Amino acid sequence: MTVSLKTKGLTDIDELCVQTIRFLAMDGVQKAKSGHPGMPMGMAAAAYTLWMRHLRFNPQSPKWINRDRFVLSAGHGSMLLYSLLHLTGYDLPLDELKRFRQWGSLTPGHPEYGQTPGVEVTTGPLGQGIGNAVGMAIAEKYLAQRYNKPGYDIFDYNMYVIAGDGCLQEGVSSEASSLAGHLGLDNLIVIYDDNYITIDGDTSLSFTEDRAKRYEAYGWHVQVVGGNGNDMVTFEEAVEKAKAEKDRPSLIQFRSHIGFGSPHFQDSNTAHGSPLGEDEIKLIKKNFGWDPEKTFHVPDGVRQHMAKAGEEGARLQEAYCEMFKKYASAHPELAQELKDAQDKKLGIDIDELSPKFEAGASVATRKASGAVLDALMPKLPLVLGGSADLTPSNNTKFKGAEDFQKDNRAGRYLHYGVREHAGAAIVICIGVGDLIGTDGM
Ligand SMILES: Cc1ncc(C[n+]2csc(CCOP(=O)(O)OP(=O)(O)O)c2C)c(N)n1
Ligand SMILES: [Mg+2]
Repeated sequence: MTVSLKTKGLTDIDELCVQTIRFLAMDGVQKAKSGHPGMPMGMAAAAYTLWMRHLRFNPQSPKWINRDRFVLSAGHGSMLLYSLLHLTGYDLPLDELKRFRQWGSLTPGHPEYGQTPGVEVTTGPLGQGIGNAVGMAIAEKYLAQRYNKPGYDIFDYNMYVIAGDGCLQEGVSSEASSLAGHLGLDNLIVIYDDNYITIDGDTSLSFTEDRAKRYEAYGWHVQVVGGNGNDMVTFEEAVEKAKAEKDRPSLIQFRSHIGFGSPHFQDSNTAHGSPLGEDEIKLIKKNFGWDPEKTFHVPDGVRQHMAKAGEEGARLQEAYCEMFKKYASAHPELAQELKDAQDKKLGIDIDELSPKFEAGASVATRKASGAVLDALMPKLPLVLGGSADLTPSNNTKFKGAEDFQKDNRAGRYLHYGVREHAGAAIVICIGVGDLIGTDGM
């Protein structure tokens, strides 16, 4: 299929930035002799638009507590994320992009939490990122109800996810999406890279249900964006509507073309997971009007332009810090509680509070666990718990626990339903990326 190389709704400098993202991804994979160029090429325009016009972040303070969270559930497309991080000004030098997939580099084959600044969670196992983002979304809802006060929006960030066909095929995302719909997590926006290709070939081989209807049935707000991955006007409208939605999580089903711009490999599974080859890369660059001989090239003006999103984020963070100072004098206990959590201060003596069991005593572990939870949980307002439908059997519902539901964000007890896989992905990210290690207040 031939698709126009022009992107609707982008200026010339935007277009140049998008091409830079694509070519860095292609060059990175080519140099490493392995990796996944196709997805970054198809999703570059949408990811760029999301990062530049919607995502709230500050590259100088990657852990700012009220930043938006971006999760690349389709972790194999990691060069898309690394290109964005580099070009927007995170501490990820170009040399690291040249060391893609090399031992000890900051650019592992799939994004790894704690390894690369700006990577919110380790992804790669498909579908898992959606579950992780559901966990982050639950945490944000809980934190917002606990700390926000009139005039003080201490927490109002969104979770943005890019997920592929594989993510939507995996059971874990179905479990997590079902729960997210039930809980009405309107702070979660999933962009589904609907490119009709997985490793084996066309999705007609194994994936033919109506994804939009499936997500509607989960209780999501669903929008389908056509335009071959290149209509940023419609895409932006969809993002705006998703942000404005105040009831349901959002799915934006975004039609794109894997390997976009490659004369021989666009729309083919060959573009999924192997280098395109030097000749093909040269041809693509030539078609876009670039010098085919230049690799890892960042044209003049691209970094300066892409730094603007982070500069805006830095201004927002500054204003946030000012607000937080006032908040700290108006609500000193809550502010202190938050700071203690950031510093990993528990504020209780676990040994003293815990019930004691005689060595060798015969107590069922679930009973002992229940007694410990009863003793500790009432004193730990920032710990959430739950069960995958085994509450009465496993004694997980601690004394005084309220359910976390759509109409009660103050609840600290989650009914995961019989969804253990999603439960694991969710619980990891109720913790990771939300409070511990955050800064910028
Ligand atoms: C849980 C899991 N199973 C299998 C894989 C291996 N794998 C990586 S990408 C991929 C195909 C994904 O297709 P899609 O999400 O459509 O990505 P695209 O080809 O469009 O980039 C597979 C099977 C994986 N990463 N995780
Ligand atoms: Mg695909």
